[in-house]
Amino acid sequence: MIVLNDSMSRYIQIILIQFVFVAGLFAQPVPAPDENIPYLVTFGNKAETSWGDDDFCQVFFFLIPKDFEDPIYIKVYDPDCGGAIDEINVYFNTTTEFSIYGGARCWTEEDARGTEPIGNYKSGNLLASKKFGVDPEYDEAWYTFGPFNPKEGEFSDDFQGYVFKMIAEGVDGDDGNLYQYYLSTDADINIPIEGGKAFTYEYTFRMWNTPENVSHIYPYVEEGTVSVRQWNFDWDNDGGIHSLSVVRIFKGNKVSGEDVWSDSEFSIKPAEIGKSLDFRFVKKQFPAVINNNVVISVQNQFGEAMPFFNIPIGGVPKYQPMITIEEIKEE
Ligand SMILES: [Ca+2]
Ligand SMILES: [Ca+2]
Ligand SMILES: [Ca+2]
Ligand SMILES: [Ca+2]
Repeated sequence: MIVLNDSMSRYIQIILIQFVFVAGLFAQPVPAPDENIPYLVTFGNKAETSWGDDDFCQVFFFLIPKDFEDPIYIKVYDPDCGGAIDEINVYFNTTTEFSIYGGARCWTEEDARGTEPIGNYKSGNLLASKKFGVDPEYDEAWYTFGPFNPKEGEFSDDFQGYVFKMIAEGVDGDDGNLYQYYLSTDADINIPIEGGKAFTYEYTFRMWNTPENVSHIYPYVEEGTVSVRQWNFDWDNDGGIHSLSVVRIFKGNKVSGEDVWSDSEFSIKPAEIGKSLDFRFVKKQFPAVINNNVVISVQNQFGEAMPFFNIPIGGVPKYQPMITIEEIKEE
């Protein structure tokens, strides 16, 4: 039996507290634990959009706090399209290109912050790029981009940090490439960066097959936001999309069927400004919708896409006990 003296047990306590703190606040997988989304998905550009990807392109941004000066790595889990995890269409013939951009305008360029891969969305300096097809070496395994100097990103005064852009594009084929990202300080082990974040303006992802799993995204409501409009594509009528804030649960967002967009709008209350909303994707119980890929974006009253952060700004919104539940009437 090991007997700990006071200072030893205090030391172990501190280590445990630090571990919990690091694991809780700096978790940087994409999708993040709070989102409960199994995988990102990007289809080859010869696929039908009815498989659930509207544009065969996914853009994510990674934010590094300005005081962080060590090299960073952006890692992709299962970048190949074949073997396990991925969605086959007759046979695997899909090529996905992952490209990382930094430097001036990689994020501030307007086209880079839209929801369509058009215009100058590949703005900035191309830092690294790699194409993956069927590749057993990277099936259920990580590929590591980097090291990058954080200062190779674009500096943002608003975020007080450097922004990198990752574009995943299905450049050939018709299958669904499922994958995840991780922003790490180490090439081999996944070690989060204190204060690091990821965000996107249009999220294309795979839902769980199991109805009891609820997925979330957390758009941030900036000062000046009057209303938000939620867009969803190829939802396959898979249950409901509920919006939760500190003051309400808003049920009845319009949901889409096969291969179409649906959208609906609601006004923002003062208490919701400067916080994140929680959009909950609640699957229908029966029959379970399997392999459901969906696209989600949220716009403000000016039609500007709002960013979703993988770690919601201000934390996951917790509603108050006196919450009101609102239903939208069908138009
Ligand atoms: Ca195929
Ligand atoms: Ca795979
Ligand atoms: Ca994959
Ligand atoms: Ca779908």
